[in-house]
Amino acid sequence: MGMFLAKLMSFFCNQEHKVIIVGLDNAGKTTILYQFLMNEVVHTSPTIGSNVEEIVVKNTHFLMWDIGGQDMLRSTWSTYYTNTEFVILVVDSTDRERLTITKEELYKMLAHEDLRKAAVLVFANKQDMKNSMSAAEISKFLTLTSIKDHPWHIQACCALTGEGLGQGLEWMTLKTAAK
Ligand code: G3D
Ligand code: MG
Repeated sequence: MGMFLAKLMSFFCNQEHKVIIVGLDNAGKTTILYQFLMNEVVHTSPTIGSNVEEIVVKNTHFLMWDIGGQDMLRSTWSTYYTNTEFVILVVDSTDRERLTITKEELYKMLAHEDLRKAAVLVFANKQDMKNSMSAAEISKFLTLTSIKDHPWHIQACCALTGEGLGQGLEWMTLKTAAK
């Protein structure tokens, strides 16, 4: 689906909950989106610009924007924020060095006016790798408990097998019901 069409659709169908999938490059964003779509692992290529897909979970429609995470693209994230209800932040749990950058990006997003009402789901991805940090470690590093002005949730997952992704989506559907 083209970007223009997707925008048009989200404009006219207020049933759709807009979701943006963010995170540094190589975190696993595209793999997660395709897992949502077809429950199978597909070959992914670095996202250039954005992909948009509709995901339906228990009659709840999510319009998910997979936004590129490379250095140069990060400054464009804010152009996607309008009407966003959920931010899915994907973390490569093995990438200790860049967790500081992820933290900076997270708090920049939370401070953004257009994301005032957004709920945040953090996926601690790549749990299959033996050197990965646990969700608890990542939560502590990102000081998630200090976030009082946005609903948030952290979920350990493995995008390759799909493990944990369902629980993340479940939390999101519960949040839309609570709204
Ligand atoms: P991005 O869209 O955030 O940039 P991708 O990330 O979805 O393109 O994934 C980047 C690489 O990480 C891919 O490997 C992908 O297969 C791998 N990956 C994603 N999720 C997991 C996971 O849970 N576990 C492991 N072990 N690998 C994962 P390639 O080799 O294709 O670059
Ligand atoms: Mg990608």
